[in-house]
Amino acid sequence: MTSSPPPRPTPGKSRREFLGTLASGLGVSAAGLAAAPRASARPLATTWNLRAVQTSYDFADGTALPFFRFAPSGGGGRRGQLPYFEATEGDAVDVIIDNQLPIALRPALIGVAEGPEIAAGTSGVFSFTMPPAGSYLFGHAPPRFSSRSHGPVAHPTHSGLSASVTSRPTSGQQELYNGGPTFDREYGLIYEDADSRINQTMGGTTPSRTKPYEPNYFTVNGLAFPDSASDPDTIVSGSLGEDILIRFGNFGRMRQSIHFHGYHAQIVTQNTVPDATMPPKDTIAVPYHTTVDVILTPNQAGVYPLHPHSLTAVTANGFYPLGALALIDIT
Ligand SMILES: [Cu+2]
Repeated sequence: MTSSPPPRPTPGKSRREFLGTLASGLGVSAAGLAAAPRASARPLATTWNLRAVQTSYDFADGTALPFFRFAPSGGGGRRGQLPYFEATEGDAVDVIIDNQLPIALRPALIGVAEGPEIAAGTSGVFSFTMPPAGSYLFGHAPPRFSSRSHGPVAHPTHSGLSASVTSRPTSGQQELYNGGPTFDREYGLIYEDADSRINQTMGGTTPSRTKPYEPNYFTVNGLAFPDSASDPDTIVSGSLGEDILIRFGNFGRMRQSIHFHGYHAQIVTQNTVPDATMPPKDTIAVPYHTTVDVILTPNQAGVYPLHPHSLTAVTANGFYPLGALALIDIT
């Protein structure tokens, strides 16, 4: 696929001016970014291979920040930079992890199952049964005292071990769960935040435990703007009147409220529990370690921003507009 990257933002340029430039650039390149609908009855993998590695990401403020990341090496794919895996509910799954990090890790399907500790430089297997159909986060097991949406949140000493898992319904239909909402396309948008003081000492003999945790870098699918605006898994593309499922998830310690420009979206599940109590909304709360699924049915064509409502999360160490800014592109 050929798509020229959008113009890089100039810090200091006005937001309106910048988004205008961006929209006109994308108009040319957006054709062909449509995600293929899932072919039903496609056999799904039950083994997922991951390597845990040290990487670095270049933010557009000029900072190269270290991350600990999972890299897919079999059985799954990627959405943006982050590994993605899908299997059918009820299936037995083995996740084989080659831990090349200088620290031990303990994998978890957040809120569902926790795996064995895997020492630095060793491999291990995390086996679990796929939970009921829905959207899940896969990462490092949180300390016991944390909870999924309330109370104290783990103070990170590393960041970036983030992945997403979709449990597919046994019906084999393109629906969220058996008999649940159907959709024409789907996307997954996973948010993270990082405090550069922690990332810069990860893996060293004296990792920073700087408190308070003050995130200053923000990503969506492991990408920061403008990279997020040239990634086909991160640009929410579709056509007028389609039902576009967006699976939001948040690994960041910061609670995010994801804001739509141009559209309202219907919440359908929160943490995989059906929830139709809200009317369509333009802002969707996604707390730490939770998933929220929404269906967007576009009523107008155009290119619009989709971003955390907190302005901090749309910056890279204060430079705007970088950070966890994504786009919706409707034709
Ligand atoms: Cu906005």
